[in-house]
Amino acid sequence: MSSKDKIRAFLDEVALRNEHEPEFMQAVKEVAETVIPFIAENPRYEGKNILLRMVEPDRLISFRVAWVADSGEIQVNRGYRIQMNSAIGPYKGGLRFHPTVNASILKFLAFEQVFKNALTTLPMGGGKGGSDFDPKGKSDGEIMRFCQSFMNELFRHIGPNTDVPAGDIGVGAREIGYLFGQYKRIKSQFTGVLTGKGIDWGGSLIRPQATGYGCVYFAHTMLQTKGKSIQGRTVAVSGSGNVAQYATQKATQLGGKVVTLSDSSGYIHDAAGLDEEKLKFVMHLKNVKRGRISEYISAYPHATFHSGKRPWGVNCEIALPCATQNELDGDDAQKLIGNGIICVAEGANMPATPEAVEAFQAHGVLFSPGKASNAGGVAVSGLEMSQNAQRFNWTAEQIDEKLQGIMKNIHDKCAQFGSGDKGYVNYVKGANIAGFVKVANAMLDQGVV
Ligand code: NDP
Ligand code: 2IT
Repeated sequence: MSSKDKIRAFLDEVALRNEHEPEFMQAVKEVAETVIPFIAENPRYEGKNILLRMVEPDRLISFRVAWVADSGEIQVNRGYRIQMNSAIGPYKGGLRFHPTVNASILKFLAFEQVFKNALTTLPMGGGKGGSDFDPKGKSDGEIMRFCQSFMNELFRHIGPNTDVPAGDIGVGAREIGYLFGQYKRIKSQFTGVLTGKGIDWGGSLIRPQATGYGCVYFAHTMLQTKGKSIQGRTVAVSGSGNVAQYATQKATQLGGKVVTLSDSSGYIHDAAGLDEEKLKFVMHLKNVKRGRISEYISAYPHATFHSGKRPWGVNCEIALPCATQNELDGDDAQKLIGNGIICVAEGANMPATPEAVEAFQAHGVLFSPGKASNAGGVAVSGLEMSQNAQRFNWTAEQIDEKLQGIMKNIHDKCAQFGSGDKGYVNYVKGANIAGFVKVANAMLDQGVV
């Protein structure tokens, strides 16, 4: 059978169980297209159905989350935890609270997480969870009651050596605090069961910064391979949450000019670029006031707000999509290419559609998938687990140095497995194969489980 036929047969088989899960099928297809030809060339992995085992979660937990709104009305949401693969360590991955959350989205995220965590070189398996709860417009009390109810069920499935959740969209420092408080109350144990904890109660320095910083370190290394840098280049960032904020900060520190940020209502364009003061305003707006990015133009009237639009039409050489999946499609990619884009590093998980990825690769644009370039967040989560286990903290400088080393190592692993003709590195292929090799080797060692 040709590789193409093997890929088709594999995807047909996966679709039998998952055809109504488009995001999950999208993530599986991208991995299958690059890993199945590799398996065919490496007999050690052939005939063991390793990839077929990897697409089936170890377990998928779904539960009712009932809680009381400020109005007194009883609300019901659905909670999930997908424990995808534990071949190389305890399940590890974030929790997402967003009304679009469903099994397909969490399975795609959990599947990506398995490869991403393997790339960090730290001993972490892959998982993801969350709820269709919408935190927008909720009071602190409502958020707390929801988190407590969510943990009342989740606690029995997690533990510092079993499964260690963290944040993702809609889950930040505030939510991790409420979740941790409830876990501790139920279990009477102060352990590193969650990461992204507050700095005074077991958290790690640099964890809030890690995903955004790591993404920019990755972009920096990709550019370096072409003798280029971020210095003096215009950067478009999407999103305005945790990842976007710190990607903006590091890109600016490295001399880039970040001209856009966005949320689900639209994007702002500040042609003068964001500086530390403007970023401080955004952080206060989003993290404390929990406002909308459109409010930026009240403070900085020279900037413009583009309602209902995405930032990919602006002139830029570097793009950092840091909001959500499938937020940059084939048409957006063509616009970026037309405007002279040279580098796209995904800060979000799967923000570029397959058509966009294909277009970037066809035009020789440096392109890194989220599972490589956003791995800095989970990497520092892994370092938080190590610090918790030692009951000891490293300094910010030490962690930043480790983060830079990990991102450089992921880059080099991708280059090792993804280098092709004419010196172009297919970072998607490289990340998929490098992640697969580590997990597959562990699975082979551990037998059919
Ligand atoms: P936040 O909740 O802090 O911010 C999310 C941002 O994305 C907000 O600006 C939000 O806007 C926007 N967004 C969410 N959904 C949509 C949508 N459907 N359309 C347009 N914009 C949207 O999340 P994070 O910054 O933590 O996460 C961003 C991305 O990075 C996600 O893909 C996440 O999986 C990924 N990631 C996060 C890591 C972390 O450590 N936090 C680690 C690795 C990856 P709005 O307020 O309007 O919803
Ligand atoms: O997608 C991700 O890697 C995260 N949301 C971070 C997961 C973690 O465990 O830190």
